[in-house]
Amino acid sequence: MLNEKVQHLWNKELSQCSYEEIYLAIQQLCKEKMQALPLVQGKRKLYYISAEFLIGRLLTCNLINLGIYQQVAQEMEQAGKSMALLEDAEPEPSLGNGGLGRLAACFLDSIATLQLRGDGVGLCYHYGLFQQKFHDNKQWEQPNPWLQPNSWLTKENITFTVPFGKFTVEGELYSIDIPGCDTNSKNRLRLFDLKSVQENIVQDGIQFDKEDIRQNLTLFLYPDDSDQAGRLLRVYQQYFMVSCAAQLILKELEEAGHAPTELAEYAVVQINDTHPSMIIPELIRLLMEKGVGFTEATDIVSRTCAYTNHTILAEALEKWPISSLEIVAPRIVAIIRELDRLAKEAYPQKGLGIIEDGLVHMARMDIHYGFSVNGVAQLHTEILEQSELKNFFEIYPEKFNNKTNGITFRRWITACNPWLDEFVTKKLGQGWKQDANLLEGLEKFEDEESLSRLLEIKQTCKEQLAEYVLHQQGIELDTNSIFDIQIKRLHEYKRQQMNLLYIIWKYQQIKGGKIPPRPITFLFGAKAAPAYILAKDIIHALLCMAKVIENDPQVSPWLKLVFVENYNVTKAEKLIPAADISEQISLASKEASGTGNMKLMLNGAITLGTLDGANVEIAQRVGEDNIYLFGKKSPEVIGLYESRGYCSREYYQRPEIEPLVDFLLQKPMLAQGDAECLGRLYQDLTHKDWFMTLLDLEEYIEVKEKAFADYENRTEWAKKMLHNIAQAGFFSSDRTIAQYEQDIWKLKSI
Ligand code: 26Q
Repeated sequence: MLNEKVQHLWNKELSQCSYEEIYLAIQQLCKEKMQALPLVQGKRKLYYISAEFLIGRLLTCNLINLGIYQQVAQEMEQAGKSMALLEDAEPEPSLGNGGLGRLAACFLDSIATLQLRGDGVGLCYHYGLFQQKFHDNKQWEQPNPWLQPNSWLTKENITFTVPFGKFTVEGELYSIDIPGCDTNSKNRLRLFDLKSVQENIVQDGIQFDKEDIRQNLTLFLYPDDSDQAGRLLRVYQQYFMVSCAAQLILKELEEAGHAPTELAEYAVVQINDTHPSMIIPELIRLLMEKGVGFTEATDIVSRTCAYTNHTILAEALEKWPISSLEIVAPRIVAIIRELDRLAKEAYPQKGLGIIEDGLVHMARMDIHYGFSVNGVAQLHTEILEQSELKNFFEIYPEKFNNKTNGITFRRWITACNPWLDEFVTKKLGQGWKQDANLLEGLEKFEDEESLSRLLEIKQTCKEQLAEYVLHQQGIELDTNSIFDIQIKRLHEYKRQQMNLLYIIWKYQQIKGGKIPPRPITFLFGAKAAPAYILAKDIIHALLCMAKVIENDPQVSPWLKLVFVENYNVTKAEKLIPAADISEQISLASKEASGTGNMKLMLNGAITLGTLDGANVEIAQRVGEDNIYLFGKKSPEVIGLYESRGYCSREYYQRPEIEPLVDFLLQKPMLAQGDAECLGRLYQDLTHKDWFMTLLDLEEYIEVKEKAFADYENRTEWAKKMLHNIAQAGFFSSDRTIAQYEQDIWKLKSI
């Protein structure tokens, strides 16, 4: 198959081709196969609208889903070519930033595999999220030109006009085919691009004229919103996205022969966080243009739209000044005002209106005018119901529901950890690939041979990662050391700084002569938002600490801190299989769910975490012997915020904590770093510490020490790994999507 393809394309033998040539040949092969697949059919269609789709490289997963991976791998082997080098020829699409975007990508895979009729809809950012470079122990941002002439995108012949206040622009539609796994059918990811976009207006890193909307609109994901022009650009992006999406939905409805008034019977719109919320007034506006009255249009749209909340942080719930909307999208302002008036008429209590103090509260619009509101883990949904959105839960209890997140096992075990996939399949047969709950069948394989094979697989993955890190960053990893991994966006609430304080503690212990039984490698991967100063300070402190350790011959044989540059899906696929310990240490109540925690568990890492997000459900499943829990629980934390009872200074003054925080400003650190950045972090920890790092620090150190000690009993540790893998089935996104279908979308049952 592949041999013929390259012969035809490049007129030479596979063995003579470069990896770029082979990659292009396989991409074409897949694209042809996918083009030939029929679309999933069904009466009702889902539109999953999202500002992010963090899809990762597509080659391996497409080959798997199309059922031709083995055949291609065999041909490659016969030609003496490596699959790993082939994969590296693909640039990673840069269409997302973190959990919410990666979740959307896992969902697309599961929706197609469960043969539900549903497309993703979003934007085609030319440079997407910035590329991260380290220099002077700091993060620098570069554009990420991932879009190449040959890509997975197919240009459609569909254009929509988007009317802004003072001018209009054209949106052009591109599609990426999403094949189901062994289904012989596909859905699509629909991405809109700005016709008049100009890549060449970007200079000097990621700087560009933020006011030149006609040329900049689809250049970057989340342009820096620390100033007014940046914020306005975000509103432009969002309205552009939803207007194109709404026009597409109504066009498809009409082409299927249905009336605009039948929208809710034939379409369902899932709003992924508040970024696409303006689709509600936009759909109402377009229905009214087609002659539907306001009241009926509002009723139809309310039966079509459902909202997913991904955050408890108040600052992340979007609120836009109505004055900004008047500039960007004046045609929906009157509609929003009327929706607000009706909401206030029905529910005059304070805090329920859509417009308050001149700000449009997007989440409130979603709740009043959508039929479903869901959180993304049990605890998260409970907190929404009981505190954050309590007033709304009281008036609309029937709208609230939980959908605990999940991950696609096709990418997060089959593609990224073939050794573990093979191990599981040998024990259980192929069935677990259809029904992930069957993984529980692994529980009984506690025999010596199975356990030692599990340890061997972990070792293989660690060696593979070591090779990669050496090649990428020139850093050597000791594969005999414990790999302790924290990979996620950089945010204070995720508390990478607490991990840093542990490392400082360990460093001081070793300096004091307390040598650990085995070396430890701490791996981090994280990008900080370009305008998030404290997050960048934390990166800086970690990079400085890495150097401090490296330069200290007394400590460096025992500790290593590696910050993987430009963390992305590709790097996650290498890091996750190699992890021994999964750091999930957010301040309880702040992490909506987390999904990295699930990927790491599935790959046999043991969680060290707080009872936050989906960690709670992980703990319920694996039991206390197979997870390391610490820290204050969410009711206590919520209580501390309410009573303003947390004072970081009191914790700082404890003799166990003071030397750790003080170390930030001592000679070894200052010799590596920037006193201003380190000083700012020190000041924050000692005077503010909004996410209560010091509150949980001592217990964190204690429990982490216990985990490292337990690691030395290799058989017992392997059992913990086995139980984690066996209990991971619940976190398959196939389960999550089946629940969305059953409770919200009802694509098949209507
Ligand atoms: C908002 C306003 C202005 C600028 C940016 C934003 C913004 C951008 C991105 C707000 C939020 C996001 C992304 C949020 C996100 O990724 N949330 C994560 O979603 C995951 C999937 O549900 C959860 O597992 C994580 O717990 C949650 O943090």
